[in-house]
Amino acid sequence: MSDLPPCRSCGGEDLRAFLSLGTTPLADALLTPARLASLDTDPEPTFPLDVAFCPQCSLVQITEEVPPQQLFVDNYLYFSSFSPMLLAHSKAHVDGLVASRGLGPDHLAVELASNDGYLLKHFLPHGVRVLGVDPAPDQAAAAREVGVPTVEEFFGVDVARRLRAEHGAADVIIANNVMAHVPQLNDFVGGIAELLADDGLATVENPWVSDLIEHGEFDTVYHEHYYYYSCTAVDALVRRHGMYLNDVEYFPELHGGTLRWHIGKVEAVTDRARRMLADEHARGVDSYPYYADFAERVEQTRSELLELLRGLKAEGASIAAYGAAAKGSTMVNYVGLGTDVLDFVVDRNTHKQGTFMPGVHLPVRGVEALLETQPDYCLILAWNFTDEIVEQQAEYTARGGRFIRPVPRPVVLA
Ligand code: JHZ
Ligand code: ZN
Repeated sequence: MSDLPPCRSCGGEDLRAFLSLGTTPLADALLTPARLASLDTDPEPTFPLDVAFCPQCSLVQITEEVPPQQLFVDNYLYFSSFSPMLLAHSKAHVDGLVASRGLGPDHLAVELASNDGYLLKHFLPHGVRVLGVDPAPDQAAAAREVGVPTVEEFFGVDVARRLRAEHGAADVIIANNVMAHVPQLNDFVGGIAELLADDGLATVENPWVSDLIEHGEFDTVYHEHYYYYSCTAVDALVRRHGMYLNDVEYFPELHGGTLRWHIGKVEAVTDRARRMLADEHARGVDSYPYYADFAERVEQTRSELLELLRGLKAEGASIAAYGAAAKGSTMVNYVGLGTDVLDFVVDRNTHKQGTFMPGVHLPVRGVEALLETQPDYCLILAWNFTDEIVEQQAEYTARGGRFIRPVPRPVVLA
C-alpha cells in the first residue's frame, strides 16, 4: 500500500507516483495589476504538482486536490471561442450528431462544461433543445447571450436528477475537456448515467495519455487536470456505472492528441474501440514501466529549452512568448522562464490581456504587441495551435521573427 491517496476512480490503494513538477501556482490564476501589487501581504498560493498511476484501473492522476471553486470560478478566464480550429471541430461534431442520430425539436442535447456556448450554439439552427451546465459565471453569461440556456453548477448525480426531472432525459450528452476536471469522478460519471436516455449517446473528449507520455507534453499537467486518460481507464470507469465504451475517435492535432469516447447504456463495442484497447495494452499504457522514465525525459526537455533560450539571450536576442495558456503556466514555472528570459506573452483572449502569468508574472499583452516590438524569437506556449498561430503571424516571420516550439523537443521553426 502506498502513502498516496486512493485512486479517485476505482478506490485502489496502491497509486505509484512517477512525475513531480514541484510546487506551482494555479495555472489559470492570472493576476490583475491590483493582485500583483498585493502579493507582499497576500502571497500567491502554490500547490504540489505530482502525477501517479493506478495499477488497478490504469488511471493516471495528480495526487493533490485543489477545490474546484478555486480553479473554475474564482480564477477562470478560459473562453473556448478564441480558436477557429476548435470552433470548426465543435461544429463538425454537432453536425455529425444531428445527422447520425436524426436530432430535431423532440431531442435534448446537454453539454457539461459548456463554457461560452461555443458548441451548443451549433444545435440551435437544427431546432434541437439545448442545455448547458457550467459553474463559471462569466462564461455562462456569454453562453446565454448567444441563446444557450445555461445552468450555473458543478455537474454530479444530484444536479443530473434535478435536470432529468425538469427537462427529461438527454438524448445526447457532450463532455469535452471536463472529465479530467472533476475531483469527484464517480459522482460526475454517475450523473451522466443518471441523465442519459436509455438509448442516448454520451461523447466525452479529452487528451490521450499516450500522446502526453510519448510526445513529452508534460505542460498539460496542472491542477485543473486531475486525470490523464486512456481508453483502458475510461472503459473500466464507465462499466462501473453500467455504461459501455462503444467507440473511439482520434484527433491527433487537437490539444496535442485528443480522443472522443462514445459511451452508451447498451453494449455495442465497435472493432475500432476494441483495436484501441488492444493497442494501448500493446504499448503498455496499463502498466507502470510505460511511465517510469517520463520524469527523466521531462527534465531533459527543461534543460534543452533553458539552454536554447539562454544561448539566444547571450547572443543579444529578444524573446517573447505566445499564449497565456494554462499549459504555458506549467511550462514557464517548471522550466523557470521569468522576465529575465521572456519580455512578455501575447494572447488573443481579451480577458487575459493586461494580466500577469501566475508565478513568473510575465505581462500578458494583445497579439499586436508582436509586430509592435518585433522580438527576435517567440516561444509558442500554446503549441497545440502552432499551425494556426504561425499562419496568423505571417507578417512577424516575414519581418525576420522566428517561432520556437517547446514540445516534443524544443525546436526553432524554419
Ligand atoms: P489552450 C485550456 O488549457 C484550459 P490551455 C482547460 N483546462 C483545458 O482542459 C484545455 O484548455 C482544453 C490563446 N490563443 O486552448 C487562447 C491565441 O492567443 O491551448 C488561449 O489563451 N491566439 C479547460 O489554457 C491560449 O492561446 C490563437 O490564435 O492550455 C490557448 O490555450 C489561439 C488559437 C489561441 O488551452
Ligand atoms: Zn484506479
